[in-house]
Amino acid sequence: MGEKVSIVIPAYNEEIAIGNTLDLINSVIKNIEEYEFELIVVNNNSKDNTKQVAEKHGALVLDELNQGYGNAYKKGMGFATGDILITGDADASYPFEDIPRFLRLMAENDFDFINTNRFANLEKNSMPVLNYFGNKMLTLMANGIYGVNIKDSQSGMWIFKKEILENMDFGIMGAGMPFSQEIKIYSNHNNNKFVEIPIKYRKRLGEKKLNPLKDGYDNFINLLNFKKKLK
Ligand SMILES: Nc1nc2c(ncn2[C@@H]2O[C@H](COP(=O)(O)OP(=O)(O)OP(=O)(O)O)[C@@H](O)[C@H]2O)c(=O)[nH]1
Ligand SMILES: [Mg+2]
Repeated sequence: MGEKVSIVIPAYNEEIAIGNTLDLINSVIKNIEEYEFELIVVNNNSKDNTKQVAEKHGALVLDELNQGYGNAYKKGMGFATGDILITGDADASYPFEDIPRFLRLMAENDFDFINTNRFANLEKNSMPVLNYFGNKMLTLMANGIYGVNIKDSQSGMWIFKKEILENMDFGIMGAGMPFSQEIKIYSNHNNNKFVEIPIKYRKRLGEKKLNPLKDGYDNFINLLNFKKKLK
């Protein structure tokens, strides 16, 4: 058995989708012998049966009581014991079937951080028009403000070495959705070996949680403020 991989998934009221998401992951990792896996779901005050469904599907479920996508990730990443972390939503939208490809890329190239680009292959209706333009705008602004070259700053699927977290200060990172752009900006800022690869993005199962206007605005303000906090 070689390196250990932690798969970390934030979940808020995802009882409809979490079982499907974990089924896909389990069906893929059971055929990978070279790595040891740890499957972590961070339950964020779900009012439905997200926790029970996740446990039934073999995940270790952590509870994060502070609401928010960023808070959920901080908890999960702090707990994860893998050498490599893989993330994604609990809504069956991200292609966890690509885990073997991700691990091969990490092993062959010694990347520190792989971001995934959903725009490369969007399934029909997977990203509403407003979200599409918001995601494009936020990505362009991140590139302009931080001098980076990212294609999808809002993608929620990342593959990275756990050790890069040592040089990130969770204290300056957001409690909510902006965590997604921050971790990519931070990784570039720290001169990590950063790449982006195309993925297929599916229409989510279950109810939408994202509020494109509010979350878009929060992300925009965060882009302006995060720069002052970065050392
Ligand atoms: N919105 C939201 N999501 C959370 C929270 N905590 C954890 N999550 C999870 O974070 C992931 C991302 O949220 P999503 O609602 O899928 O956001 P999105 O992918 O940008 O948008 P859609 O999938 O199109 O609705 C999901 O797995 C959520 O269940 C929270 O407090 N708010
Ligand atoms: Mg989602």
